[in-house]
Amino acid sequence: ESFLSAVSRFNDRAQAWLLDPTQLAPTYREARITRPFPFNAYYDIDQVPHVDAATYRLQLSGLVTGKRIWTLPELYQLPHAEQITRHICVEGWSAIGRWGGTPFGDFLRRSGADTSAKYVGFKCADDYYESIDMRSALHPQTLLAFEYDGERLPAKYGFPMKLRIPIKLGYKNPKHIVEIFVTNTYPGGYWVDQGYNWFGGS
Ligand SMILES: Nc1nc2c(c(=O)[nH]1)N[C@H]1C(S)=C(S)[C@@H](COP(=O)(O)O)O[C@H]1N2
Ligand SMILES: [Mo]
Repeated sequence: ESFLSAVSRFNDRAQAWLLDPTQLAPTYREARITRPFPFNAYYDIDQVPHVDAATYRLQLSGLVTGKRIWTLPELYQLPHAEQITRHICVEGWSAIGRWGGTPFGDFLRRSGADTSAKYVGFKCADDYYESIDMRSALHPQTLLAFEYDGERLPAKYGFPMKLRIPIKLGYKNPKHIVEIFVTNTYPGGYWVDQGYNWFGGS
């Protein structure tokens, strides 16, 4: 068991090192979107958290020097990008969807994040949590997504925001994000701490 997790951690480092920031995940035409797009979480759809838009605040913490508290109207004014990409879940399904939001690397730089730090971690409105390597956080296709298919992200897909990172597997795409932190201390993740590979490239 500890041998296997050591191999998996070695594999994480190799994948992070091999990651080419100019290598893009495939994008698709609108006709290829999977409808309806599947819902998935560690609970059933009737347990999806309902976050109140008016009182919601995104909190940034750790190695950041800029603005740490963001309201939704403030976030919605950030530069906008949209992409149609394939979400791949380790449970054996994949689906093509369209997400819109702000490029995450730009958001980190704008927030004065230390982009030489190792990790970006996420805490969610359910008990989910995740973390990614900084190079993947800065990848040009990584989005802080507020929209699904041109509409406000519905609760089931992660309102008010999810990380859409098409170079990684589904479980590395946290929904219902309430806090983002920058750190050099390995933060793990909900499934990762139960044995899934941390890097989780797709
Ligand atoms: N907060 C939160 N984010 C989460 C999960 C979760 O249970 N809670 N599940 C992950 C997994 S395993 C998958 S496959 C995707 C599913 O996203 P979808 O509902 O948009 O298809 O969300 C990911 N992010
Ligand atoms: Mo998943």
